[in-house]
Amino acid sequence: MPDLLQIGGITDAMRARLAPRFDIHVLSELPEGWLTEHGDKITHVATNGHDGVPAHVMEACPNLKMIGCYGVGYDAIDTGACAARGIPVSHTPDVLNSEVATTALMLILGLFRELRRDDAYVRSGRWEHDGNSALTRSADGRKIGILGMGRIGQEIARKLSVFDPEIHYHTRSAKDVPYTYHANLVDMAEAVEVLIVITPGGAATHHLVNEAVLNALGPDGMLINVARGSVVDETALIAALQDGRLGQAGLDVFEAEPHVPEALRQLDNVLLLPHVGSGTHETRAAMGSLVVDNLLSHLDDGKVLTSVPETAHLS
Ligand code: NAP
Ligand code: 8YV
Repeated sequence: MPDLLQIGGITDAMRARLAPRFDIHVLSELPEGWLTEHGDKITHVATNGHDGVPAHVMEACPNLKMIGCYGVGYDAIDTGACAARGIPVSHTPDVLNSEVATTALMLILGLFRELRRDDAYVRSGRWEHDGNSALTRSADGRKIGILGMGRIGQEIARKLSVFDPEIHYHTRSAKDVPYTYHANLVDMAEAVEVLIVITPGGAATHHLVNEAVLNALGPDGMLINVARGSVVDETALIAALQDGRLGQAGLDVFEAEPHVPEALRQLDNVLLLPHVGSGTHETRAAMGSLVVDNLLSHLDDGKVLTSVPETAHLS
């Protein structure tokens, strides 16, 4: 049987389909030196968007033929190096659009309607002693800017539509969508009340959301990040939230996750999630299934079903 290297966790359902077809080697359980000695056996890798494939693993596996990534974001994988070596990389587009969009909406609604504060109000018993909780802001009819109008960005816009928003977006090139395009991100941040970040991570989007963008969003503005922590300058974000230059933030992703700076965790004007944008049983099952479909399709007839664009020409 061919040998597959597993980086990070896989679900039981994935293992049940992979085990009859591959000898599975779990990177974190390998004895010291195993990869150096036996890396030439590895033909396939199953990894995820967080762990990627470290350079030393790529080097230790000279006969690697394909990488399957559990996640649509693949910034942790050097796809340039993979393309140069003729190694196709699959990812999991589309099957998680709806879930990640729901996560973005959940953060927006939770912040406008002060879900954390009011839950704490009831639990503390203050409702009974101090009377009704303070009023909140409506989520209806807001001006919303979406940074990234791809698969997930478009689904966020669709799901938001029941709240009658005015939708703006910024991408490098305008899309065929019925929303207001801004070629400049600071201009868009000035025009909206909520800025949702849903671009890929990596060098091209590093710190796109900087101090100037946060200042433009303003004291009543809200930043939502369901993309990658690297897209937002977290130090500038914390400073803006601390001194009131930015109103609120809802974050599913962080620059050095799972580490979340203490200063951010201390703030009341933030809603923080542990990178669970796609984290439901249903969506993770669909993602896992697509990873296995890709690996088995490549094994059976060399075809990758959902390749990343950089390696699409290879299968
Ligand atoms: P996609 O379909 O490729 O869309 C990406 C969008 O970002 C495109 O509209 C693209 O437009 C825009 N973009 C790319 N680079 C840009 C730049 N430098 N400046 C401005 N806009 C830029 O990707 P997707 O499937 O929607 O996924 C987006 C990302 O969401 C993933 O890569 C992943 O990092 C993240 N994600 C997070 C979670 C989570 O759990 N929180 C779950 C799934 C995905 P242009 O090319 O025209 O610029
Ligand atoms: C997952 C994600 O949490 O798809 C992505 O890009 O960030 C999430 O869906 C992650 O990739 C699973 O490891």
